Amino acid sequence: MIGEPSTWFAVGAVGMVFGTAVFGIGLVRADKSVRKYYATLTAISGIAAVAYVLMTIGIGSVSVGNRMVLVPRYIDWLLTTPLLLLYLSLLVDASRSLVAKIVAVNVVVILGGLGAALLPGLERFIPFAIGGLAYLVLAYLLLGPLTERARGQPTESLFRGLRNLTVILWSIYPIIWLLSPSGFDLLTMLTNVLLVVYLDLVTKVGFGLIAVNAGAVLREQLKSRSDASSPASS
Ligand code: RET
Repeated sequence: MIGEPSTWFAVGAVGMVFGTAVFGIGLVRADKSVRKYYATLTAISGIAAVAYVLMTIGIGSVSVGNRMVLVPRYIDWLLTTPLLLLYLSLLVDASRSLVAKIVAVNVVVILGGLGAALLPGLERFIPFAIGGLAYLVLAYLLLGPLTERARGQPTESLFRGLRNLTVILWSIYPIIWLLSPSGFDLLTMLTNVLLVVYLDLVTKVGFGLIAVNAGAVLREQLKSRSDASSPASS
C-alpha cells in the first residue's frame, strides 16, 4: 500500500480536495473586493484535485521506452502554475504586459518539461534545457520587475513571503525531474511521486492558506488605518 504510487496520488487528491473546499467556502463568503483571490486559489486546488484523482485511478499515463510519463501532472502544472503567478501579480497589481511575459515564459518551462518527458532518447535534454532557461527568466521577472512593482504597497510583505516560497520550492522541481526516471533515473517512481505530491501540496494549498491568513490580517490593518484617518467612516 504505502509502497505504491497510487496511495500517494490518493493523498494528493485528498489534500487538493481539502484545499478546494477551504478556498471554495472562502469564495462564497468573501466580499466582492477579494473574491478574485479566492476564485484563483479555488481553481488552483480544484484543477490539481482532478489531476490527482486521474493519476490515482491510473488515467493519463503514457509509456515512453521503459518509463511512465504522467500526462495529468503536466496538464495540471500547465494550468495551475500560471494561476499561481497570476495570484502573485494580482497582489501587487502588476501591468498586463508584465503578467503576459511571466505567463508566457512559464508556459515554456512546463511545455519544455512535458516535451522532455515524452522524448525517448538523449535529445530530451534539449527541451529540458529550454525549460530550464525559461525558468531562469521567470525567476528574474519575479525577483526583479514584479518585486519592484510591490515596493511600498500594503501587500509588499505578503508578496515577498509568497514570492520566496514560490521561487525556492519551484526551483526544486527541475532537480527532482533530473533525478527521476525521466532524467538520470536515480530516484524510483515512488520517491518521485512522494516528493512531487509534497511539493504540490505546499506550493498550492500551503501557499493559499498563508495567503488567506495574511490577507485577513492585512484587511484588518487597512480597515483600522482607514477608520483612524477618517473618523466619519466609522
Ligand atoms: C520542469 C522541467 C523543465 C525545466 C523546469 C521544470 C520546472 C517545473 C516547475 C514546476 C512547478 C510546479 C508547481 C506545481 C504546483 O502544484 C518542467 C520540471 C524548470 C517549476 C508549482
